[in-house]
Amino acid sequence: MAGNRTFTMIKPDAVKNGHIGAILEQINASGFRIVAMKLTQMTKRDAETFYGVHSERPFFGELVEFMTSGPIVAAILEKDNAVEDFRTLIGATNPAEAAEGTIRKKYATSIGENAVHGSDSDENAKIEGDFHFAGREMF
Ligand code: FUP
Repeated sequence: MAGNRTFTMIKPDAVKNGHIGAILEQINASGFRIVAMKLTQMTKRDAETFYGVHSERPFFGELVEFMTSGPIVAAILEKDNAVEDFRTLIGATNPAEAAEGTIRKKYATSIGENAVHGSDSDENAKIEGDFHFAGREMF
């Protein structure tokens, strides 16, 4: 059965470019409830841990550098079928391949600087949410 929570980050490019409000508006309008949310900045160690699954990939260094380059908005979101529906809302990893109207199509500039993160499974949604938030920050 699909879980009802996912984890997202509005990434440093979208924060820097002033898109926090528009992205949250689209998330809200798509039926997601905000369970937890904060503006924060990842340390190098945070990013290396969070993206540990990609540590052998050629883009890992750039990914860590980018994700630590400025503040992000981290959030846990709730909705039926949250993981899958949120990935549909954000679109493909590469904005050039993202469907019209998706968040990445509208706000991402490249495959590396792609505006938002969305968990890829219920299991990772829980791990990623717990990485950024204490239980008393979830509502
Ligand atoms: P996604 O689940 O859509 O965020 O995509 P991945 O888990 O495959 O990739 C995680 C992050 O690695 C992406 F958001 C951006 C970065 N990445 C690159 O920089 N280059 C690539 O070729 C693939 C991913």
